[in-house]
Amino acid sequence: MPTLHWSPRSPYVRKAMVALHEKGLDGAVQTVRTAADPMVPHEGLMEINPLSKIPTLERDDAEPIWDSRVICEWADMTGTSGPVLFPADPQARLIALRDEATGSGILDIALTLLIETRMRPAQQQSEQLIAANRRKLFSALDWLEANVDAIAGRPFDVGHLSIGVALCYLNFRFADDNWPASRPRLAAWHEGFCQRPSVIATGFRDDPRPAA
Ligand SMILES: N[C@@H](CCC(=O)N[C@@H](CS)C(=O)NCC(=O)O)C(=O)O
Repeated sequence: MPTLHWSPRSPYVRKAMVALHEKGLDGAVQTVRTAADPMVPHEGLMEINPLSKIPTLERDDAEPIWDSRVICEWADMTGTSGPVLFPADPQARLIALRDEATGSGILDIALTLLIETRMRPAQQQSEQLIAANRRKLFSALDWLEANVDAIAGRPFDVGHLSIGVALCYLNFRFADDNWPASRPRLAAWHEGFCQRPSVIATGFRDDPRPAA
């Protein structure tokens, strides 16, 4: 059975998990709790994925794969039920990939902020880096608010999955910013996203960290 290097804290892992659930593969992949710390390379994980990142998927009969988008695509090509996450039509595929990148980009910004503000000592933090990333985060959220009707108007794909998980992560780690307060249409769309069984089944939680 394929093995997913997993953590309930990781938004990129959650993207992969939501894809597995959407495609009916959640029972077909086992998870192993892996602590990937940006400050401490994981020697065991690097023997599989040289980047020391999760999600990483070990397969029985093929090479390992990593990166949430890649694992979402694996789920899409492996599962025989659920929505088509990566549309075949070239134009639809481009827009799905763009929105997948938008959600991933929001996560990259959020993780940068998390590392800078909560993992690094105060005297090493860069006010400029923090301000620039907060500006980009709010710019992306405002773009989503302006474009949510078009995004919501097409069938569910990997773009929705990525944006939806990114917004869940902001609720989990940056609740004080209260992004929904000034973005009502995006918030309404996200409420619907949160009701998907795949999203309900894969919630974030701060479990005890295992030894690396
Ligand atoms: N682009 C990657 C990002 C994965 C990523 O950064 N995962 C984090 C966990 S949330 C990680 O493994 N961090 C460890 C590190 O950066 O060394 C993806 O989409 O899977």
